[in-house]
Amino acid sequence: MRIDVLTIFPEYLEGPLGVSLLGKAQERGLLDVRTHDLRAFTEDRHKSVDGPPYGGGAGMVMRPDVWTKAAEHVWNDAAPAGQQPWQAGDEGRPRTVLLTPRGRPLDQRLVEDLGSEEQLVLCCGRYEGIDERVHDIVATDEVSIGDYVLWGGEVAALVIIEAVSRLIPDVMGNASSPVDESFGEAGLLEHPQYTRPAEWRGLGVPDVLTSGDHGAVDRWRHAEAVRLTEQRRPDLLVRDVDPDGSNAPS
Ligand code: JD8
Repeated sequence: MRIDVLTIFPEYLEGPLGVSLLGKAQERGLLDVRTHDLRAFTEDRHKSVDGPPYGGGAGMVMRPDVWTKAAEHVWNDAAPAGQQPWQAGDEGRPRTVLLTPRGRPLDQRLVEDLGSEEQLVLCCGRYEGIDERVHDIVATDEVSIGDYVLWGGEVAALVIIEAVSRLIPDVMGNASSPVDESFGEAGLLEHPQYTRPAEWRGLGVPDVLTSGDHGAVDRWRHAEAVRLTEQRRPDLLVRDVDPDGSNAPS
């Protein structure tokens, strides 16, 4: 999978992208994340990426020409030779996600959908946001990572990269597979976990976990997962509310 990130702060992303399993996945060729500095797609000598809002108001808005040129560059850089060059507005252009508070709230269902793409382009705005025409003809998707306000889309892009990279076969180093974790097939929160020492500050470990009875361990973990989910996130237990299943856990 190839992911191109468009941002005025590529260095903000480069540290995290090189660390841990995300860094290893790239070294192993399982994932190819490229950051691009939007200023490289400006034409004026001041490298302007923004302008004052038409109609007035506070702050600055990011320019549609710069965003369109950046997106067309990464679409066509990834396209197989001989393919007609992609242009903004073309049907079938690569999946291009604009991170914005007005976007579709990210959940594991959307992560799985985005993770099935050959190429993903992540557009990280700053300032007051991006000219509406970029939403219209560059983006194919608008995504939000939650109901709080950030300075820009970079952290949201990192969240998407972490979440989709976990679904790439062979990225997870150990035997643990994503399917039996929180929001996987079961659609439950994870059960509590314990490790050594067996007693810590007067607190022990549930006897069942040291009993050696694997069946009993599995039943305890499932019951604890249900209990925690009912207590903390009852919304996760609601299934098939919408006719299209959009509220059903995957
Ligand atoms: C991109 C600019 C800040 C947003 C005026 C100043 C996502 N879940 C999320 N929260 N916030 C963002 C987000 C915020 C952004 C930009 C993403 C670009 N801002 C703007 C509009 C109102 N402020 C986000 N994904």
